Amino acid sequence: MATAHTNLSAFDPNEVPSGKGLKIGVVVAEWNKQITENLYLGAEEALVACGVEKSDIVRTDVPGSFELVFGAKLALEKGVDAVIVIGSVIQGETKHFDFVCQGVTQGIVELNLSSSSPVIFCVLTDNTLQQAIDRSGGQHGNKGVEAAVTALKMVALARS
Ligand code: DLZ
Repeated sequence: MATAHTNLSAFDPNEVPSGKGLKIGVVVAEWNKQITENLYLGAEEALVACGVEKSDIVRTDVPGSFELVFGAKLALEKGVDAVIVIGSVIQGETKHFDFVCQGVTQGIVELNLSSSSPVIFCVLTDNTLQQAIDRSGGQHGNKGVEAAVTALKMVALARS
């Protein structure tokens, strides 16, 4: 893709809609934990930099990326302003990768169509562990940061 050699994670908090007073749900998959934890830390840091109180970041852990949809549904039912789902699916020897990616993607699409609060997709779908490392605080930035910025932009859009 066009982003292959680009770090898209740099942002200026002054140019992002304020997160002051917002409650943000973050659902984190435990599979490939070293990756998803770094994505979470990136998202948390960016949300706080944009004015979200740490105590208003409501984290839920789920076993794998396939469970992110159900976790997001529960977070929406609790009445958050936006949800970020964080996962890392890495290609293995079987077709499991395809089914997990398809299931979580379609599930998040459906939640977005039925909810008035946005659900932001922060699921890495990589061929190798190195690609995931590069995108979770490595040479291509941290997609958790980008998801946090996206969440605040989508909340502002929903309120405009
Ligand atoms: C089973 C499985 C496999 C093989 N790989 C991953 C992965 O790379 N990333 C991930 O988040 N989850 C994986 N899972 C677990 C599934 O997402 C799910 O938790 C199980 O199929 C149980 O529903």
